Order: sequence, then structure tokens, then C-alpha cells
Amino acid sequence: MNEAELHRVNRAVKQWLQASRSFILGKMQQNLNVSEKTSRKDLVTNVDKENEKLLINKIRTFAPKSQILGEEGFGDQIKQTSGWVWVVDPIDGTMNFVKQHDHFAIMIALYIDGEGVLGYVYDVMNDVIYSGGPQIGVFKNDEPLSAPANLNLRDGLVSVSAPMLVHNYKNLQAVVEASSGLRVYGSAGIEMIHLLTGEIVAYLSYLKPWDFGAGKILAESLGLTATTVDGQALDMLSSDFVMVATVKAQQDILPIIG
Ligand code: 2AM
Ligand code: CA
Ligand code: CA
Ligand code: CA
Repeated sequence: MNEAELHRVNRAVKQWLQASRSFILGKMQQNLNVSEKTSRKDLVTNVDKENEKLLINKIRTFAPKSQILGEEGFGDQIKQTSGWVWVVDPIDGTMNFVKQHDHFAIMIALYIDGEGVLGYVYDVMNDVIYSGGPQIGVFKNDEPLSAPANLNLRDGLVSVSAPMLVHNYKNLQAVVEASSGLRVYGSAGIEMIHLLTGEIVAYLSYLKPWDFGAGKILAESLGLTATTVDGQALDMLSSDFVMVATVKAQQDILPIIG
């Protein structure tokens, strides 16, 4: 995409995100309608659904030929990734949204012909948008972010999926043991932010495309790796056990995780 077009899209997405944040803040003043998806620990609210519709309407008006992959199902059934594909997670960290009214994110990614072009993770309560891509680098609101230090696993904090740690999926507990310590935030988007700012060196979790779509673009744009825990390329249309990490931490984790 040429530079002028990229900036036009970037400005538009930031406006949608701000509209989306205002919508969510307004809804937080009212009672939430909460329901269970796959289990009592997997929730969805009326705000997740309505916010996904809001964002999808914005995208359809702006770029009608796009395909849209949205968590709550108001987008398209996507079979192939040619052309413009938008990936939308209207509220990432729904449990935090319901229980804490904090620590959740809005995430949007744009892939063109399978390549990550722009990614957005919006920390709603702190009003900070992490945005960017391979062509423009990564920004914290309007301020450019530099690449985080390429620390080893033993010199950095890690974050993992809490249920997977409790059940010791693969050798997850050994990975945590080999690190400087564990921090768990409960939102893939918030964990991605801590990777971008260098506060953690690795994040491991079973994720769906809308959980990792934006974070992968931002992480790779800052020299981090985003792969499966076996070090394989991520497929934008499938769920996987994902590892986002510094290059050195990834090399340390691969032989431990097994
Ligand atoms: P979500 O809030 O958008 O569903 C912690 O729960 C993190 O894992 C969140 O980023 C959450 O995204 C994601 N996640 C993915 N699959 C999940 C599931 N089945 N249940 C709960 N959280 C899930
Ligand atoms: Ca969900
Ligand atoms: Ca999510
Ligand atoms: Ca979500």
C-alpha cells in the first residue's frame, strides 16, 4: 500500500477506535447483559456484540470490498485471505471488562493478501492506542516506540494463560520457572502491550485469530517473534498455541516447552 493510502486508513481506524471507546464508556454506565459462551469462564456481553457491529459498519462503509473476521460472528465466513481482511476483537478481556471495568482492549488488524499491514490495540481505560505496522513502525498514541531489549528468558518476566499454567499444558510451568517471574493480565491485548513496551519478554497462550491478529503485526514490527510454540508460522484463519517473545526468549523457550 502506498504511503498516502496507509495514512488515510490509519487516520480512519483511529477515529473508529475513539468512537468505539466512547460507545463502551457510555454502556459501562448501564447494566451489562452478560451471558456464557462455552463455559462460565468464557463470557460475552451486549457491549461486545454491539461494539463489533459498530466497528464492522465503519469498516464496510470505508472499504466495502473487504472481508471481516469478527469474534462475535457479525463479520464474514472467511475461507481464504486474499485481498483486504480485517480482524476485529471488539472487547478483548471480557472477563476483566465485567469484573474489573478495566484491563481490556479493542483490537483491529488489517491484513492484505495474508500480510499484516496495520495493527491496533487500544487500552480503553488508559486511553492509549498502540498502533502501527511494518511500514511505519509502532506508536503509543502519537509517540514512536523503540524496539524492546532482546532479553533472555532468565532475565525477563513472562505471561501465560492462567488455565494452561494450572494444568501445566506442555511444559509451561518449566518455562515460567526458568524466567524472572510470572505476570498474568487476563487480556491478550494487554499482554501484547507489555511485550511491546519490554515489560515482559514472552507471552504464551492458546489464541484465536482475533486474539493475536493485531498483536502479531505490532510485535513483529518491533523485532519480536510471533509464532506457534513450536516456532511455526501462525495461520491467520486458525487457533493455535501462540508464543510472542523476544528472539532470545523464543530460543530459550523452544527446547523447554517440548
Ligand atoms: P476475550 O476476552 O476476547 O474472549 C484471557 O481470557 C484471554 O484469552 C483474553 O484475551 C480472551 O479473549 C482470550 N480467550 C481466548 N479464548 C478464550 C476462551 N475460550 N475463554 C476465555 N478467554 C479466551
Ligand atoms: Ca470472547
Ligand atoms: Ca480476545
Ligand atoms: Ca473478545
